Amino acid sequence: MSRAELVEINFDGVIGPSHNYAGLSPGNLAATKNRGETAHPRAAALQGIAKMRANLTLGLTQGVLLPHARPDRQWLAALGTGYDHAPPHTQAQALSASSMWAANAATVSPAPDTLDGRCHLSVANLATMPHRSHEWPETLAQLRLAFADAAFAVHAPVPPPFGDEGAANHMRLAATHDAPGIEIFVYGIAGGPFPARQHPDASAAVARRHGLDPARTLFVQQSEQAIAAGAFHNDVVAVANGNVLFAHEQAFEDKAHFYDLLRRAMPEVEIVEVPAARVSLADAIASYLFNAQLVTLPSGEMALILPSEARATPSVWNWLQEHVAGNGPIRQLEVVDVRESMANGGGPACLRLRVVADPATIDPRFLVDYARLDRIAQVVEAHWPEEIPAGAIADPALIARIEGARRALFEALDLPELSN
Ligand code: SUG
Repeated sequence: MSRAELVEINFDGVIGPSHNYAGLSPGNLAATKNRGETAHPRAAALQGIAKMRANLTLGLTQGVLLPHARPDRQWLAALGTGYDHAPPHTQAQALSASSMWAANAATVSPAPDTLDGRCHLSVANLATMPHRSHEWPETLAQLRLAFADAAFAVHAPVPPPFGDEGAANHMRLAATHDAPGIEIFVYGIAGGPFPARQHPDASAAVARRHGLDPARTLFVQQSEQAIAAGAFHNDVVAVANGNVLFAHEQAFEDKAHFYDLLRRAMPEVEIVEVPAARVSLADAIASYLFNAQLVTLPSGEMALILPSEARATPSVWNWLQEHVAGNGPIRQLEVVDVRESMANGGGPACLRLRVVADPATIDPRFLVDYARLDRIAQVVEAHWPEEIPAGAIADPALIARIEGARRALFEALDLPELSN
């Protein structure tokens, strides 16, 4: 396979029919604040689909990962219960639609970076949060199906207790997507009152398993201040694409050392730092400025795909307008509405997993064009619950509807039942 065929593909998690606001993630300020609000799964999924359509219109290659079987009956059985008899917090943990945040599905090292020339994917164990700790078996099943070709190596998760949150704590810089890159693993040690979710030993294990070149691999500590301010994942305070690192001034614990190592490993790197004096950490996190998709368009220019909350935050929008008006590397701003996901602390970048690969090597059922997105939207319109109020998750009729909705989607996409 010639490297010219490698492109970046964004795999978005289709937002599942059980999307609700149970406030399950301490340290995730949006999710905690919106606990008990009424969620709108149908609108949420349609927002995600509209974002994917907009990406296609920008000329990007788009894929999907599918909602997991929820409630997770296998997980409940392992806990010695069925859904109906489980305590309310266990019901909420079994029902969460959190697999929508595909950035947490896996860490991906594209073929040009690895020793054996294959694209390596390590499924994340998400061990820190109970409601996310049982995502990995179905994620693994989906990835094994989508990336069954010999061009890929799909790894089971790093064993707990070494928490791994996948691509949300990983960045890649490369002159072009198909060139060897610098891979940056961002781990957490402390987060004030909140858990640091990415264990440094998990990052090191993933890098070893992927066969990365130590000279082109950096391990960097996320700042305690950022985690304490609600940046529970690095991708809430930094994002990389091509030769550009776009980060908040307070994203990293020892910024000077990290930038120094990075400039030595990649002299052409362009670091675009947003000073705290212009955009506070609080504004960056509330608006999800950095949880944007920084993408290279077919024209070669870079665009930033931002949540509408970024446009509504004056400090953020002013900084962005100045950057685009000046000579900065980000040339275009694209605003998307993913409000339902945002209210659970997941922005545009959380919803997607980036894989650099030849699309011809991927199971076509996981790739989408407009027609396939229309088909997904039809199933969502017909089957996804319009709303899930806080108290509704014990209702057996709602649960039956959620399970039927996912089944209808799998049938429409010609996918086999993967679990439960
Ligand atoms: O793990 N929210 C997710 C949001 C994940 C965002 N992902 C990235 N930044 N890449 C989380 O905190 C809330 C679900 C609830 O409370 O029901 C939640 O899991």
